[in-house]
Amino acid sequence: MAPEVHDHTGSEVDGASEYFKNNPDPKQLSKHESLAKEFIQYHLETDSERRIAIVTSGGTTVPLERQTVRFIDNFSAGTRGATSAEYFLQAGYAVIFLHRQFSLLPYSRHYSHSTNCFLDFMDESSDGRVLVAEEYQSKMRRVLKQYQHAKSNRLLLLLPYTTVTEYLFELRSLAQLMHPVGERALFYLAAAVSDFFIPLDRMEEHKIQSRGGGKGQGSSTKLVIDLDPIPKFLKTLVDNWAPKGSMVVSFKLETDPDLLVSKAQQSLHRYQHDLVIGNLLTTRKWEVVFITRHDEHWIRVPKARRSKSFSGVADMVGLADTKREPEQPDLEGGTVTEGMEIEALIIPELKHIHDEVIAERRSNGGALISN
Ligand code: 9Z3
Repeated sequence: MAPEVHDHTGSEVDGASEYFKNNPDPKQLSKHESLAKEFIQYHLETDSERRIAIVTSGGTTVPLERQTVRFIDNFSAGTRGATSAEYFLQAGYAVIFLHRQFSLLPYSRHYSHSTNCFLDFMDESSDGRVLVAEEYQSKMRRVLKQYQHAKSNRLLLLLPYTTVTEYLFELRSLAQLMHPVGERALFYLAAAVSDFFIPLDRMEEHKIQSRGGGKGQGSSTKLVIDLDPIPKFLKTLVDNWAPKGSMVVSFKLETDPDLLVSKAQQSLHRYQHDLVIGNLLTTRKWEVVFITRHDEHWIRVPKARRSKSFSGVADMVGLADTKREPEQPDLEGGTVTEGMEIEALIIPELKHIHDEVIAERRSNGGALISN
């Protein structure tokens, strides 16, 4: 069962609470809660300074039927989340990775899915043994060592979800379980979460039929889908679920460069959390913007380190920058050297901000450590 969520006056909270009342607990929830509880407890006991990041990753589905054949989904493969999780681990965080089932995972992402099929990294030796091909040895050894380090030190917990409802239940439970971690808790909300859903009482039980009446007779009919907005869970997370003093970082995704900064600022203003990281669909692998109360700060992979991307549009880099700052000159001289992941820049910067947030919240008194 999910822990009960109350606001400061003790009553259950607004649209979000209605949502949780009207939807059943996901089947996996209590198992995931036990795993998360154990994970958090282990780190509280073994290292009193250990920070724990909840990293959310991948898309969410919106089922159209209770016995789900069809669902609405989105583009996210979970690259941002899986890559970020690796850099959080490198920065000394323990990570709870709340991810869309079958989306990319930390470490294995280097060798999975169609773009990086693991078989392409392998060879057969003259005596018939299967080996990692010579040219991939050093990278694979590096990835393997990092993976084994995370695993043997119990630093990474993988929790899968599929639907938007499962995602919200899981996030609520995790936030509650993180209370003893206080200001060392960091929420990094990179999952691409649907803004709409079909309430259970309006959802068909069985597969929606393409021909009227379900008898295979008649002509095809239009399918009109009527979706409700998902309640603003970020507000509830910040105000009620997350431990007091914890740091909450959300992502804002836009496609229109003219909207990105203002939408990200709006989100920060509305939810009053610590940081919004804005990104455009077409440039997200090369640039992001950090929006804080006082600042718009762009982080960009240097031109010479930008790897190619199928979906990316290089000419759009810089278009959403409201200050229109000129690009940093390339030290390497403009030829594409080894690609750099933008998360290698995002996470160290975030850790630095988290250092400051912790110092400030500690100096404001221990009362903030847990609510
Ligand atoms: C993001 O903006 C992520 O960076 C991406 C990562 C989903 C673009 P990929 O998985 O993509 O690496 O392919 N995530 C948050 C998107 C989102 O739904 N934000 C909500 C909004 O924009 C706020 S919680 O309203």
